[in-house]
Amino acid sequence: MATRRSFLKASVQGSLAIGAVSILPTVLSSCSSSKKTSGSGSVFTTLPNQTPLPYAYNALEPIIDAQTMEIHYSKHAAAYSKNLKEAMAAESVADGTSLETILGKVSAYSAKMRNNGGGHYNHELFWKCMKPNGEQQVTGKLLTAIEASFNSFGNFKTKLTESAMTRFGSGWAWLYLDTDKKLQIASTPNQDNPLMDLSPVKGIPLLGIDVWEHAYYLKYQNKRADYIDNWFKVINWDFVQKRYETVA
Ligand code: MN3
Repeated sequence: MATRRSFLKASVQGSLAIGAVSILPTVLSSCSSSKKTSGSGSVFTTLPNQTPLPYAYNALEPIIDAQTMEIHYSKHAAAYSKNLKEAMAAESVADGTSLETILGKVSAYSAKMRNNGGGHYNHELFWKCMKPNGEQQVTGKLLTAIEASFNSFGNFKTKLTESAMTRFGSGWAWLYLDTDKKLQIASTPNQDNPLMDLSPVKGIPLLGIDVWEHAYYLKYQNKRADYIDNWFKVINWDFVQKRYETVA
């Protein structure tokens, strides 16, 4: 068991490191979080440019209003991408280096790299974790794993909600796969995430909720609990499931 665990640990670390493989930015510029398969497993590749929002600004209404989506994507998230590219240029990070690679050793870079690299990565994932057209149920291997880790889907929802509610100030709550390939829930402050070497919680984020006020304040004001409860109705479980099956 110890051997298997060490092997898994090594292959997760290996997979993250393999994100360093340089890929022409033009090839993947429209394909963030695409899957790359290697001998030791599969990784995701997120690049510094914003990918197009996978739906219209108003597509998630009434749960997330169009104005919030437009400001969030075209102002907040766009600024993270722009500032990340500035930091990469200033700190001589090679073109084509993935965010997964940068975040895995983010302690070696500036606060600007940490805040904007995390900010860009988290939002690229966040848009894909949501979908319009009605509430979807989680099924298949991911549901089995959620039930094994948290007893029931209801209990998972309660724990993720608690994690998002108790994050003081700005941050994110995550469902992530830890380095022992176990599902875990945790929150991180600001734009940190479990890929970061300096994060106390480490692993591969599968699903994340943005609890910065800019994500919900126009519609929900101080009612973070209502935003979180409604957000569960727009989760793109097909996407999260595929992500889980790629790395589990
Ligand atoms: Mn945000």
